[in-house]
Amino acid sequence: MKPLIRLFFRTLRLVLTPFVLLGYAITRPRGIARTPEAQAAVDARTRTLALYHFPTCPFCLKVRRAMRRLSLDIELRDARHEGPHRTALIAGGGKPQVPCLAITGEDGTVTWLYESDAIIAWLDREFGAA
Ligand SMILES: N[C@@H](CCC(=O)N[C@@H](CS)C(=O)NCC(=O)O)C(=O)O
Repeated sequence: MKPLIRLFFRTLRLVLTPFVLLGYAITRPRGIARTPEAQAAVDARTRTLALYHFPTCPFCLKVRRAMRRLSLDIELRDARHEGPHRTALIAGGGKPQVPCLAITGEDGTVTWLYESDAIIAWLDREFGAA
């Protein structure tokens, strides 16, 4: 991409960011309520998860909204810039696309789940109301 076009999109993103985040804050769903014991059990399971994301990516917002709806405390890893999170995402998942849910199994192997709809379906299956 030409530098001028890149600068244009970067500026546009900077201008839009507060509005996107404000929209998310205003419209975010209320989380489901669990007993303290049930929430503690869910929290223990979500400790094995991490969401690679960009703060204002609409697909990431969709996943973060689902996390909120399901009252899931999942570690967020910002993969926008060069750094350890972006490096880990590319090395593990194979591409810098977000959102990507890293799921660490009991044996330590990590499954890299891409695509917002697939991530939300997985979260609903694992943590949705029975
Ligand atoms: N179909 C994907 C689209 C994800 C997507 O386009 N993400 C963008 C950010 S909004 C991205 O990761 N772009 C960087 C890249 O693909 O290298 C989904 O629903 O998750």
